[in-house]
Amino acid sequence: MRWGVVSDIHGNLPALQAVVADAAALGGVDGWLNLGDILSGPLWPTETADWLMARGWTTMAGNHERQLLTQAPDQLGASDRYAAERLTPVHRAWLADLPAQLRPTPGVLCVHGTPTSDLKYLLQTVDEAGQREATPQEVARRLGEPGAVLVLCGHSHLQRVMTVELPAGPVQVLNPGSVGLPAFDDDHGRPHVNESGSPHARYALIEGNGPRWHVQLRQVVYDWEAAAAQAEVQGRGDWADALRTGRVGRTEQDMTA
Ligand SMILES: [Mn+2]
Repeated sequence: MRWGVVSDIHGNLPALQAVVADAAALGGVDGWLNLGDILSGPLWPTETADWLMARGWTTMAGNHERQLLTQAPDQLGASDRYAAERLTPVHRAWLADLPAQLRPTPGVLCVHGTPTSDLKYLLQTVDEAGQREATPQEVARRLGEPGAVLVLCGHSHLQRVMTVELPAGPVQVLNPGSVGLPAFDDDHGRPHVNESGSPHARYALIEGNGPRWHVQLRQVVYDWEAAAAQAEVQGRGDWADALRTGRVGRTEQDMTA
């Protein structure tokens, strides 16, 4: 079984379409796994929702889906608000049906952040210095007993794979990176920046069954200038900078100041 794994699309439909074209050029996949944070942001939330709903991929919710559906309009951040103001009842019903975790096949667990939080990173640690790569011990603690040999996670937008030794045996942990937003700054925990360092759309291909999986991390060219231009039109220079460079430039606070 060969899966494509995507996360953190954030309404960037041209990036998602480039990812699917890349996988097709490599021989295609048997199925797609979508780890959440699908629509929020100043790009194309309804077009992305329509495109994904037509395809019926195996999909779960991230923190942004939860926020879109549960937070009061005046509590929403700018990215969630942009999507929330445009979604139809049909889109909302689709989001409301998404699970918070997936077990798409025996031995594989999908989470957005960690097994217990959609707001914490599994493979990164936020501390007084900002954000750094988590140690294997930290990751093992966060995993607990996952009941899986492969754990797929998103949320940090940082593409990474790590092997962690648990009492039950080794576990592969994979973050495919973000399809639609290669960098952002955040205050959860402490202020920090997550930067991929290039504007490519990221995803992963995984293949196998049982305890050992082939992993291929992909970085895909797409028209990020068009996406950045759309962000600029919507007054989101922070997104435009991140989309063009894969690094944090202007911040959301600059936009609202
Ligand atoms: Mn997230």
